[in-house]
Amino acid sequence: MPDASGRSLGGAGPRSVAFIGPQGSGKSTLFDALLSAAGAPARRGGARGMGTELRLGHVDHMEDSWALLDCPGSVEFAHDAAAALAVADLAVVVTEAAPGRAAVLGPVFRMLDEQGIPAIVFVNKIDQLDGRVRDTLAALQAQTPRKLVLRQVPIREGEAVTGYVDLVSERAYRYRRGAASERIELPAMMRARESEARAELLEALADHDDALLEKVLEDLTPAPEEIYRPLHSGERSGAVVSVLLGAAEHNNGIHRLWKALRHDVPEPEETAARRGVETKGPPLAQVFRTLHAGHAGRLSWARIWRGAVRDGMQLDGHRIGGIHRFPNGEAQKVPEAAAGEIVALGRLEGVTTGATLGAGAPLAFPAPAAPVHALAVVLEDRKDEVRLSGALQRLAEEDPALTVILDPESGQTVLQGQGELHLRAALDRLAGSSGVRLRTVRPQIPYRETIRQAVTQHARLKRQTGGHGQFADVKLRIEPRERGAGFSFAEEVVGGAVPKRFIPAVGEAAEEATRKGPLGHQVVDVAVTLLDGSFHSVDSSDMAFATATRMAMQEGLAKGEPVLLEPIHAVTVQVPAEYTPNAQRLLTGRRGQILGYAAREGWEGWDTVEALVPAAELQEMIIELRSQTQGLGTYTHRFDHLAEARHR
Ligand SMILES: Nc1nc2c(ncn2[C@@H]2O[C@H](COP(=O)(O)OP(=O)(O)OP(=O)(O)O)[C@@H](O)[C@H]2O)c(=O)[nH]1
Ligand SMILES: [Mg+2]
Repeated sequence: MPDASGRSLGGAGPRSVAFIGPQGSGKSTLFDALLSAAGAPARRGGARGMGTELRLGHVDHMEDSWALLDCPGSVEFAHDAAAALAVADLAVVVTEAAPGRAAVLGPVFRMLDEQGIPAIVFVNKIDQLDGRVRDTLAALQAQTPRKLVLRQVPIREGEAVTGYVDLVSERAYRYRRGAASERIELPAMMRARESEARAELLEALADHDDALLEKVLEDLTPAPEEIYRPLHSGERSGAVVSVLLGAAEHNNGIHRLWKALRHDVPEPEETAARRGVETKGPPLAQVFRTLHAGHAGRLSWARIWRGAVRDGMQLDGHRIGGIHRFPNGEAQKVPEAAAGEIVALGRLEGVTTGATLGAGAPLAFPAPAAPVHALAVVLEDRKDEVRLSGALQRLAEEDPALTVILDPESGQTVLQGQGELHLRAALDRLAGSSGVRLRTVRPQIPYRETIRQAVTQHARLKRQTGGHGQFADVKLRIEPRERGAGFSFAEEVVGGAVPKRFIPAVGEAAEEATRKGPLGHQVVDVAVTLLDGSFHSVDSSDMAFATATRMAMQEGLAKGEPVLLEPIHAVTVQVPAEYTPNAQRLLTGRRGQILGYAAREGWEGWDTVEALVPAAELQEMIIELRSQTQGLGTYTHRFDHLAEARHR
């Protein structure tokens, strides 16, 4: 019986698969190939650029309903991939066949482990493989504690991979461009390789299944079900990862992958249980992406973990204003969505990305990494100010990895995020949706200044305006204090030379005068002492003493050998150990002082390098760090202290 969304209600619920993996490995190509193999209308073809946002595609394939999530591969959009994983039943890790790039899979596998997601590896671009698949497998295996099991071996004619042998069914297939593979006789020369690879597969699985272990030990041939059972349970528990081969670009391996998905992807209820969702109860949904889509307004992509939702109903106090599916890249309105579905819910104002809607404790959602790059935005037209602040607020709502701050000191609006591309993509979206024209500049560094030399400064205010005059006379000592000690004020006036009632005004004015010193920055770490002065019984006032104090401060600070102080940050860089020397060189080149390095806790083969680096040198450092570490290096930082700037 078909339900309201036209899906037939068979055994399986609507399932969800996320495609993750390094940039350019072919995720989007594979996503499109899978959709079109399942009969979805062809997508806009042609050149595919670097992915900068999640794509969602719905398709029905052999009685089952699927939501596929194509994640961008760039590390700058890792938070989008993590968000997709939070709602996926299984991840397909798409990787290139060349073993040299395996290191970039480390953080990808880690993301799976952090959220406990079952996975399949799809070794793509098999048409470009010039080494051996087992070398690729070994390189990948070094990146994950999960046992990788090869389910296919390639058949070669000369250098080219022309087909594969399925190691469970022991059937051989020849690839055909743009069409399903054809079954062929197992080539005689493949026999030895095939039985070796199959033995490895069985041995790996026998570790998890006593019945299979017995068969293997007794040299009996297990039935396919006896192989699939431990394979599927191992995949679901995260102990085992199947490795499939193909070439998305040529539609090779697509049907085999679909078949694996049909059999291997857990049911939504199973995933819900893994996520800690109670099976019984009112509807429960989790938002994993928010975007503002023109006339459709705000859309919250959500997975329905429990119950069914209808358009117009209240969910956790929010009225659902439209439910959309994406059967061919275009939004299609549907009246309701069943448990397990991923849909875009309309107009859930105030609901943030990651939010759980419905009764019960909020479900876990991955937190984005700390920002590593910042840009300040400048309006081309000041009239756009109000529009800009609204647009920035929407942007920050859409993307939890992005922070917008108004720096009270510089007055700059600063965008912080995961890298240049991430921020540019966000600003492009902003320009597109709001029409506000912007340019970007480097955020200002909060420099400070102080003095090196103690000075004693005298100032006298004497003014006659009409009948009533102004008079105040002060003598101040201004001295440098220890770094970090701040501002202090004291008085050593004897014999009432400055009456007590005027002294607070002197203190306040002295402090106020430190807001902008002779170098144009806030003056810190100075001690001001009122030593002496004189007053007039009629013409002296708080205001007169404040003015005289400001005069003394201005002159005195300029004479005290003013010096610029720059913020120094404590920086922790994380890199694969082979790149540790590069990271150290990079930090030193940026006036950094290396404090030491050590093995990164819990990250086999990675190091942590600690250093003190001037804030000015951190600007754009992530670009260089990534370019020197295959994109793998990351860092965190926090303000540590101010230091005299020698190099400016
Ligand atoms: N030779 C070969 N090239 C492929 C194959 N699959 C994809 N490509 C090419 O690899 C490039 C990247 O493909 P995409 O599908 O955009 O890669 P992606 O993983 O989505 O990239 P991001 O979204 O930026 O992470 C494109 O030029 C594709 O044409 C394949 O099987 N063989
Ligand atoms: Mg892509």
